[in-house]
Amino acid sequence: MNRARLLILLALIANAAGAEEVETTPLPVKAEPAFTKLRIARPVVLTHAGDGSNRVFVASQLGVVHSFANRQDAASTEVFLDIKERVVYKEAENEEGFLGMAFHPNFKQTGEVFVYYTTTDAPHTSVVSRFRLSPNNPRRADPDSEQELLRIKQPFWNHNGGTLAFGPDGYLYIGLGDGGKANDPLKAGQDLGNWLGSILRIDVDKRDEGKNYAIPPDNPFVKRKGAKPEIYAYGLRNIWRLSFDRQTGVCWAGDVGQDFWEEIDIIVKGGNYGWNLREGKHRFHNGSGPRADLIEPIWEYHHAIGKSITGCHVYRGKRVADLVGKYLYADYVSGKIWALHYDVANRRLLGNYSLRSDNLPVLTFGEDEQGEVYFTTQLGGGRIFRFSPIK
Ligand SMILES: [Ca+2]
Repeated sequence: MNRARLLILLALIANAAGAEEVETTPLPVKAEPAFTKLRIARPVVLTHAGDGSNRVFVASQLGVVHSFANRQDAASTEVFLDIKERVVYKEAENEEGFLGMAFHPNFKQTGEVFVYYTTTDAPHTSVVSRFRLSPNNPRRADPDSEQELLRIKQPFWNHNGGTLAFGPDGYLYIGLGDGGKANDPLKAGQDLGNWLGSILRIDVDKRDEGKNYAIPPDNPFVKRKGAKPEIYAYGLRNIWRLSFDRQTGVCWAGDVGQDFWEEIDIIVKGGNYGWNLREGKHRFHNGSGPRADLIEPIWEYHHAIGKSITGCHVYRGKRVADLVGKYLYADYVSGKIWALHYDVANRRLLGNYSLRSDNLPVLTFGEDEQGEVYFTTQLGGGRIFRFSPIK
């Protein structure tokens, strides 16, 4: 192929990849190993308790939550919660297991932590449970304190979603997948009568009759006949990580695609994000063209670039000035990591910058108490990384 044809082809690929006219110069930022003495198998959640203790909590997908002091020379971890006997995890069906955890926003007073896992007591079933601190040891959660809030039947082993996060409103948000297989065979994404393919929002501090939680009265579908009142947003395929910007409160999510497109969404109450009528900004099979009621992603990338998004956080830490206000995300398959700069108020995309890394498959990102962002990978036995300026 001659050079001119090559350039045209590259331009076509760039267009097909949804590459808008945005700044893409790599930032002088690199990923580097953190907490280098620690190894935690399948480190699928990294978070903090917001209790001033400055501990880091890392949950293994196998069902054990470890904690350690937020020091780079930390040499060992403590067990915070061990429920591996209750958790299904198989390498061959690795989208099941312990997938999510969030501390109560007032954990210091309530001592409550919420978890999402695949339970051993029924086939392909996820549960959201509350645990409380042990009465004898305030550094541990009591495995016997489990109180189940939701039980979600999963038709297939993949697309379990599983992110738990508290919003600035104090409600618990739960990111679910469409139930799995391919093409959303149950049409769960567009079905408001089904929790799957949605983000749920519940009040863990109150109880409705017959429930261990309450429905927030202003949830968007509480008055719609046949709709599940827990649903906050829908039309999602497999949210892999949603988070709230700790400065603005805006909810961001990475939604994993199927055939061609990975996407990033700004989640709003009652929003329909298109699946399985749309994949990214495109018609999915015989789905739908653009439609006013289907919210398009703010960013997408083609499977030529990566095949499974790991969404993250808007960086609000102090270590890396170049990342402040940008949304960090990665692709699990290609191992690329980027920082997306998007002006939410003006709906304007300002840049998508690549960051230097060793092309690691990122399982998850997480924040410590100060807002520093880390990510984890199973490679090397379960390691943690952070970001640093390139000097
Ligand atoms: Ca979508």
